[in-house]
Amino acid sequence: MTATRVAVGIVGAGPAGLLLGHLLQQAGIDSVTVESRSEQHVIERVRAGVLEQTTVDLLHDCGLGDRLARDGMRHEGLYIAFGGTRHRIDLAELTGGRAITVYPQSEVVRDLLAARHRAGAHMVFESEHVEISEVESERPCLHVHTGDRRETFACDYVAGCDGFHGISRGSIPASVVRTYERDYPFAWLGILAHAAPSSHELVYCLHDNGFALFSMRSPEVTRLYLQCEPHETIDHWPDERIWHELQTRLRTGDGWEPTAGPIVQKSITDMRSFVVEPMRYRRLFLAGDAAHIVPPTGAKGLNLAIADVWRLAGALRDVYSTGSTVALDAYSERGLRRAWAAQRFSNWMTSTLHRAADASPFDRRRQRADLEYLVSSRAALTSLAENYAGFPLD
Ligand code: RFL
Ligand code: PHB
Repeated sequence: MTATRVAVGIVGAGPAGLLLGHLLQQAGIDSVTVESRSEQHVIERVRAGVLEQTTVDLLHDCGLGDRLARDGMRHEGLYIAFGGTRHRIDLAELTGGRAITVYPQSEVVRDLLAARHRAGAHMVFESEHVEISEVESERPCLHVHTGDRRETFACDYVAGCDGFHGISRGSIPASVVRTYERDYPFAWLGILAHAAPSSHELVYCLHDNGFALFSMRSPEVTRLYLQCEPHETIDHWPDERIWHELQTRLRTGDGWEPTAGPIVQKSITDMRSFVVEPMRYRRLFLAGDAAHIVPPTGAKGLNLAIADVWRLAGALRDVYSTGSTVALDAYSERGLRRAWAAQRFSNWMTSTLHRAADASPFDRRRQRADLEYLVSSRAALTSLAENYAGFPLD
């Protein structure tokens, strides 16, 4: 079978793969994107909701800002609640005007797919089998089986944007990578509810029963999470139990609580930290969740994925326009610096706001002292705010 020549083969059409294809196309670099799931599935996956300032600016700069400007909800603050009190953290005031925007990942993906279709992008969905070969050579190949169709793409570069469970990372010889990993002793049960959000801003809460998070998707839809046991199944959680637990944990002394409504989606996600080093092997580059996973408490995963592909697209633009590989050679090191900063912050948010089953009375009092220090110190609040709103792209 003859191979089709392409500059960049992209594995995965999540936010990382789609944005990479878009940025490359804007730089005049051709690519093919292969995705194992259907286009509908990719759009409908319920995931992230919080975009850093940097991500919002980038989406605007690359022509993806129309719906984001109209429907995105800019939040200049958030609440941390414990001991029955909500404490507002003024992100914008603490960071010189930086803020977050609540805009669902599914809408980011919808905007990206629309842009990719408008540009006539070459995308292959529902690929049953995807394989990368010749990783040692100057021309790595992507092999794709879709129904009874088999195609091979001979690429200058391959971008592994296929998430944590994808095949790209495993295409790198095990002897040249090192992985760092941590599983947390709890999971998140997340729901979408048809209920008007009862707070304009997010509420992260630590209660004796565990963590809870109040977020939103639109003026009509609330997004809520609560800490549960790892590996629990959703049948243990009938709707009444979910609402009882959410309201018990989130209710504050001033009478605030989330408004209940019909639950339209619910799922449980285990929590993990994971980093692979380096993020590159020869002409194969890993980006997004394929290279690193953070627990969702810091709202960093999607934002990191976007920062990775921005850096990768810029480096490839240099290669094709000037022949310089300086930025490409720095891709992994710069990405890992940002990834580890996000790991540190996400791990801190997670351990400060969750209750481990084996926490001793000492651990609980220390955790409470941590939160009391946080809300009483401008230095501590500024540290949280600059990390949460996100650092500029380097
Ligand atoms: P994705 O989104 O997993 O996309 C990878 C794509 O690759 C496809 N794929 C393959 N394609 C071809 N061949 C194969 N062999 C393949 N194997 C897999 C998959 O089908 C998929 O389409 O990775 P990407 O693009 O790196 O994006 C990462 C983000 O999706 C992820 O980091 C965030 O969702 C994490 N996250 C959050 N991030 C934030 O920045 N802010 C948040 O508020 C936030 N909240 C969350 C989150 C993740 C959550 N869950 C469910 C893990 C909340 C939750 C509950
Ligand atoms: C969400 O709205 O889905 C969300 C918000 C904040 C997080 C994680 C998820 O830390």
